[in-house]
Amino acid sequence: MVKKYIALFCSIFLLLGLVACTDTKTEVEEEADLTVVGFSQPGAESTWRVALTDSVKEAFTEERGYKLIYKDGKSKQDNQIKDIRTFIQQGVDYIILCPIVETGWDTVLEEAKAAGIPVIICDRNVVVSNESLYTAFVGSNFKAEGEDAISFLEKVYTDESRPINILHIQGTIGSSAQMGRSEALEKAVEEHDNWNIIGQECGEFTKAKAREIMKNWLAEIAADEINVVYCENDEEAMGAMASMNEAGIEYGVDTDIMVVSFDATSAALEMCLNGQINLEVECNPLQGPYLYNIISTLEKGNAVPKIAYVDEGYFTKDMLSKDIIAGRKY
Ligand code: GZL
Repeated sequence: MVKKYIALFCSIFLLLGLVACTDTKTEVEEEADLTVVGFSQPGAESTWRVALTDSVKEAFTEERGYKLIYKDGKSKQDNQIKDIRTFIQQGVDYIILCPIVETGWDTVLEEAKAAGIPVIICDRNVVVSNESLYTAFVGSNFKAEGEDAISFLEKVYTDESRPINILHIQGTIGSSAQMGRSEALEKAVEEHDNWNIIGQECGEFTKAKAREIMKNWLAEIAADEINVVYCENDEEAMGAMASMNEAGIEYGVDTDIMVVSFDATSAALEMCLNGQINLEVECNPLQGPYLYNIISTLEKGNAVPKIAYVDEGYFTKDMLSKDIIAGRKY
C-alpha cells in the first residue's frame, strides 16, 4: 500500500515538474522572441521629459513583441554613455538615444555600430563626424520653434523706436533645444536694434534654477525695465513667474511684461488660458509612435527616412479653451 502512495506521489511530482519545465521554456522562448530596445534618456528634469518617457514605454510593450530597457542618465552625458555601453554588452537589438547635448557621442556610437546595433536619435539631435553613426532622427525642429516665438514678438513689437528689454532663461547649454531656441532670439536681437537681452542665464530646464535666476535679476533690475521674459521650457517659465509673484510684479496679457515659453504642457496651457503666459510654443513629447514606426519598419528589413520631425504648433490665450487643454495627453 505504502509503495502505491509513494509511486502516485512521485508521478504527480514528475508531472508538475514537466509542466513547470515547459512553462519556463515558453517564457524563455517568449523572452527570446521579443525585440529588445535600449532607451537612454538624459534625465527626468521636466513634465515634458516624463511625457516622452511614458510615450516610448507605451509604444514598446511585450504585447507588441518588444522589451524596453529604460535608463535615466540623471542629467549627465557620462551616465548616458555608460548606459549605451551596457545596452551593447546586453546585446540589445536597437538603441534609442535622447542626447542631453549635441556633441561627444562619436566613440560610443562607433561601438554600437561595430556591434551591429542600429541607433535612433530621439528628441534632441547629435552632431557627429559621420552621419552613418546613427540610423534615423525623430524629434523637434528647434530652429522652427524659435522662429515661431520671434515672429510672435515681432507682430507685437512693431514700433522699432521703443527699447525692448529681454530676460532670457536658457535650457541645458549645448542641447539642440537650447541652441535652436536661443539662436532664434539672438539672431532677432541682431536684426532689431531696439531689442536688448538684459539678462541671459542657464536654468537647466528646471523650475528651481529659473526661480533663483529671476529672483537675483529682480534684485538688480526694475520691473518697468523688463518687457519680455523668454523661457526655454515650461518649468523655467513657472520658476520665473513664481519669483515675479513673490516680488508682486504683474506679467502676462494686458501687462508690460510678456512671458514666452516652450513645451505647452497642460499646466502651462492653463496659465496661458488665464493670461499669465503670452505665448506657448509647443514641443511634442509623444514621440513613441514615431519611434515604433521606425523600428517596426526596420524589423521588416525596409528603409526609413533619416529625419522625421514631430508635429508641433503654438498657442496664445485666444486659441485655447478648457476643452482643448483637457483633450491633450501631456
Ligand atoms: C525639447 C526637450 C526639452 C524640453 C524640456 O525637445 O529636449 O527638454 O523642452 C526638456 O522641457 O527638459
